[in-house]
Amino acid sequence: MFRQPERLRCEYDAVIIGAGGHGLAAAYYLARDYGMTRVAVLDRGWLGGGNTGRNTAIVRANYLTPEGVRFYQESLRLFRELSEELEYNLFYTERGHLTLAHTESTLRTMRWRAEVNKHLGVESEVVRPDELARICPWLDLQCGGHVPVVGALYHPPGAIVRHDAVAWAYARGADQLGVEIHQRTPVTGIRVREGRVEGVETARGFVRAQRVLAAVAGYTPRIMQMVGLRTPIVIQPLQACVTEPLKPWLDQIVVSANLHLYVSQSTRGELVMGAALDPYVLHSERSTLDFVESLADHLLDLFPFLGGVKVTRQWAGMSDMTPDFSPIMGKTPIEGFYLDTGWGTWGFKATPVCGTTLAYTLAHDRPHPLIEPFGLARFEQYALVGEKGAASVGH
Ligand code: PYC
Repeated sequence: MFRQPERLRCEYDAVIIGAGGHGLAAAYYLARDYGMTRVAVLDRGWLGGGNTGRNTAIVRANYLTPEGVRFYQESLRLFRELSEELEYNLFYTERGHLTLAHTESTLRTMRWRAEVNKHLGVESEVVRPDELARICPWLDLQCGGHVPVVGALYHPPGAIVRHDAVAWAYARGADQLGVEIHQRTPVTGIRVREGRVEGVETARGFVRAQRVLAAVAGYTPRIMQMVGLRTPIVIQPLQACVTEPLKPWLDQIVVSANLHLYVSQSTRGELVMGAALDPYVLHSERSTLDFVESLADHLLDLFPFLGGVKVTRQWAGMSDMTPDFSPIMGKTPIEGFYLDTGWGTWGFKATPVCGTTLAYTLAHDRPHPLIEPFGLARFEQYALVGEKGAASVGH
């Protein structure tokens, strides 16, 4: 798929820390759109081994804030063309995304989201239970008698994509344009002099670069310590699991805002499922039995006929959570040092738009207009982008 360069050069135009989807996409668009090919992507582990390979592959744009909707709308647009652009089948399939509401107050947030979405040209509408039963006849709308479904936000363009293929395809595309990808190359320090980045220390020696982008999700606090900057990010685990493969029966992506559950059926037939964040700070990719038990409990409220289906795999990722549930992207107080973080539970769906907007930001040394609202400075300026009602699994 891509070369494995033996030699790490002592200087590049840009170093990107993190060979996940975001870092690779930024490298690809830096080379494609700005001719910047002396770029090294460094990773302490392997390509796509972090949250790119640990998410549940959902893509959508039905956010709550205008800033969020515009940003993810562009991501959806890029995702639709991505298989063709990268000449790699990413199995992008539009399924329709349903966020179920089990209370009237949750439904109020859905109405708000639908209005913001429609205003900005994103297809979204609130549907009542009779319409919901037509769209997804498998749902038990009475929810086993516990918390009946009172309506849903329906977002027809919601899709799923083969997540690790996105990383492979960006890696191949970037490599073909001359970018170097160095796996198993931990960054151990970042050299800053008089407020300007000079390069990165690695386990394989010092690498000089005038531009350094950190796209490392759950490892962000460690990287920030290296440059002496603070962010309000905390790391919480997000877990997921899959079942044995079943014949295709579930077309839609179904999310319950109140049961904190989401489920879709992959092209291989597995049910891919997850829940809300674990409610504690933990820098670990450990998964738990508690998670599968409570998720199964809620899943059976919605789809009681799944009682005999076996869970075959489970995993966890480290989510880099911000107080306003929006990402942190762009420039920092250190000249030449850029951030792509704060991806919490919503990072995969932003992969292509992170690539284009960060490439622009590094090339021009000014934030792309789409990411201007997501700068680190917003926490000092009290200019938060409150996305909690739509960014995560459910509230
Ligand atoms: O934001 O769509 C989402 C999502 C799905 C799983 C975790 N977050």
